[in-house]
Amino acid sequence: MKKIIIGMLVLLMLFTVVGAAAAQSGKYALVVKSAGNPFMEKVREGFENAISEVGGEAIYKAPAEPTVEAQIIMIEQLITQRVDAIAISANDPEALRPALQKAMSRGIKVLSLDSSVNPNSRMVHVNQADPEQIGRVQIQGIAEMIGGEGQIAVLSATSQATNQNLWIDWMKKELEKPEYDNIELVKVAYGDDLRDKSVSETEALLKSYPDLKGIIAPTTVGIAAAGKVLTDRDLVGEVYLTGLGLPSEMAEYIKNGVSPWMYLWNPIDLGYLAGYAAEGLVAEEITGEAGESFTAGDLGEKEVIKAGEGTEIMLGAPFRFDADNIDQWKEVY
Ligand code: RAM
Repeated sequence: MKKIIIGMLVLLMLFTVVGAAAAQSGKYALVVKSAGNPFMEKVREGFENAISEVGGEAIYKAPAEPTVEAQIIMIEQLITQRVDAIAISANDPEALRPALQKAMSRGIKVLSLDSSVNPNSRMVHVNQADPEQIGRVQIQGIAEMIGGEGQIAVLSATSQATNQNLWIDWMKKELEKPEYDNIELVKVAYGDDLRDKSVSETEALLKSYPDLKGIIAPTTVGIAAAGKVLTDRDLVGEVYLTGLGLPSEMAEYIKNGVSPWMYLWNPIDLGYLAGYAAEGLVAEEITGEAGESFTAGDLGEKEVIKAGEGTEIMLGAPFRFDADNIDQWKEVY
């Protein structure tokens, strides 16, 4: 009898230890804008690398369509699953508030990355690069390509995307400078980060504005679609393209001259940084207050800084890709 009791006690202790270890390792969810976007797959890769380094379990959620409704359903599922952290690239800055606040009230750590939610819906935002710089360099780029005059259009992602809308606001501010007096922004079109819609929106722009000289696509899905349309229609040197693109998808269009150069940051690093930020919140190493710092694995020491009414962690500066360096990067992301 005594042996049985001791045996049961040992088993109980074992269960407690294993249980504690599992709880500590944690479940970390990444919710992206939509499925089928190669940029998000790279963000996922980095996020999963970080979570595996900290010994946690990564859960990836990608809605079929880039809608906020689909993201709300996913957040509700993650609350029921009792995950430890939710990192989200938002399809709307405000509409996710009730769901994300509910998650936080249940003790789930919430952060946004790439496309932010408003500060009251998150603990911190993981930002790829300074939005002002991202917006301004794209206008500077297209202006140089078209020789400082002519019509330009923007081919964006969804009309509610926080990140693209912020960048477009900065583009418009840059355009106010007198040096761009001869450049006219004729339209902001939305391809919704869907390949086919981005193709048809590019075609519609070319049809509606036969004098169009340049397209800025601040989305990896949009720029690749526009690159293909301009290439297929043999518009090299007639309609220029720049924006934010994945080197792996854009190498061809950089080399053929459709897009002499474009910008981006490392999406794998972005996901990796978000993974470590999530872990920092779960471990209560950080709370999302400005002035805190933590070690983000291979990326080293990172700081939480003030960003408007909220806070953020910055990855770095946007990088310029052109014919001289594209081959180096096209295999990486
Ligand atoms: C698309 C998405 C993403 C954005 C990149 C540049 O893949 O819209 O949110 O950061 O482009």
